[in-house]
Amino acid sequence: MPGDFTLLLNHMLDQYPGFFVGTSDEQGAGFAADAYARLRGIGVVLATWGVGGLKLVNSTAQAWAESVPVVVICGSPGLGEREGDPLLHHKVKDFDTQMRVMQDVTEYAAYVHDPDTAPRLIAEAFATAMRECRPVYLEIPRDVVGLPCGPLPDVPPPPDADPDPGVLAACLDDVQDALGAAERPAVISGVLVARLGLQRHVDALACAAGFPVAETLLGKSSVGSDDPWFRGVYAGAISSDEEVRELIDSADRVLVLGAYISDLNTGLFTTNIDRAETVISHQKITYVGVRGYDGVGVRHLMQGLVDRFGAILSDSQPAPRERPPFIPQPGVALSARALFEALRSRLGHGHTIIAEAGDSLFGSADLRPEESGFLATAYYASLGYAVPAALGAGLARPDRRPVVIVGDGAFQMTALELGGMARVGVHPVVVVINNDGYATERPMMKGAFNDVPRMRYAKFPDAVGSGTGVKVDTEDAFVAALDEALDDPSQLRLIEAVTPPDDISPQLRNLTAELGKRV
Ligand SMILES: Cc1ncc(C[n+]2csc(CCOP(=O)(O)OP(=O)(O)O)c2C)c(N)n1
Ligand SMILES: [Mg+2]
Repeated sequence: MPGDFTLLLNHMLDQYPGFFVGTSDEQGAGFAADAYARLRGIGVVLATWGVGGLKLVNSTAQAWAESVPVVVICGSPGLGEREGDPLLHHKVKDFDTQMRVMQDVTEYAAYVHDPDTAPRLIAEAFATAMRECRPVYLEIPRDVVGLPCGPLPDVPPPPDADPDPGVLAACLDDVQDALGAAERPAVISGVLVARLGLQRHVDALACAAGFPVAETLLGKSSVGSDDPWFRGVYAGAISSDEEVRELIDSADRVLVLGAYISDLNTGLFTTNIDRAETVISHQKITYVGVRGYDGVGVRHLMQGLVDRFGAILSDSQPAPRERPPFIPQPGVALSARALFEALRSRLGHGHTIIAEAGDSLFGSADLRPEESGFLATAYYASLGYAVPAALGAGLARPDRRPVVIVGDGAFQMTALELGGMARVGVHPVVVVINNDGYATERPMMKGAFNDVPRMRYAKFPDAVGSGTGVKVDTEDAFVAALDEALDDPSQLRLIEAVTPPDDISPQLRNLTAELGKRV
């Protein structure tokens, strides 16, 4: 999203066709870059100072909270314009306001003021984003853009990149003993498995050692649903099914890989895992029971285990498993349960499923995506993500169609981003669940604050000038609309699916009963 402080940057980026993709709003750009980064390892968002950059605070905070390497670049007033501290448009308290805000939600933040230090700062920013899996921030005054600078330096690896070999060996011994003594071991795969590219390692270990694998909600699709060892999402009361819950609850040793132990990931801490019987590996430390091995991150642990188990890393993809069928009842009013069962029967291969926070996320726990085929903000839980994320996902993986599942309330926040997708060849399927408001919150607290203005969602494609919309309220009409949409990759297909206001998924029913007690 350009502004006068970025126009020269925009102009220079024009030399790289396709590199710059515009959005209707900065937050949409931030979310699109986040989705791109989740699928391709890094994403970049460019906006102007103040009015633009401060709108990126939420998307950047989400990227920090959910370990996503996004590089945020803002063009700001030129150094020469700042003399005498003038009141320039977009300024808040002073010229450093935005930097202070961004420092708090990024891993690295720098002013790129000086051509001599610019290459090092830019290289450090990108290296930090990729190494730490966190967002970084660069602010570039407009009067330094285009100045010649020196060559890009080699950024030395950080001194703490590798653990002490003795600590690593002791940790691996401890983990191997723990797993070897277990009768019913199991693995929980978390979001860092996807972020750090460790899917092959989990597959190899599961295959070599015969471990069943569950995943967290935030880590959903860190393991492909078609893998023979895949069992589903384990999240206590909001697990995808009772079998996976039983499997993990009854395991005598659980290996938890790169997972957040957050409220949503644990179904509000209704998981039943004995810490003393758990190996839990984070980005920079691994615990075997209560013993911590500092510096042994999940990446080191997995490489070490693969070596010890003689597991073979392979890129071969498993054959697609059949999705459970769904037979619609003609004329029967659409329920949340039927809607998700229909989606489960049809989604997976060739799709990037993006589930918005709200019932769209909880109901999606049991969908069967391909590996890395599911995106959701299942920790930070910002509404407004899913629609713009489809843009980033479509660009990152043009071989897979983005399929968005979004509530009516959330859709109203960022729906206009649909308008720009066709011009860059992204044609998502968007299922808007119209349950007349904030259904997730109704069971916690009744009130008119949960009602949203009624809109004609099926007409949005007309308003944004691209695609086709349809409104349905029965099981058979929904399935017919879904099949038609999936069969037509040439344009945006929007399905407004009407469900009763008080009807929520079984997973959400369990969760809100717990939450209601706390509010
Ligand atoms: C940006 C943002 N604002 C507010 C919330 C709080 N919130 C969580 S769920 C929810 C309701 C969402 O309604 P809708 O998108 O219609 O989905 P539904 O709950 O009906 O499935 C709200 C307001 C949030 N998570 N994110
Ligand atoms: Mg709703």
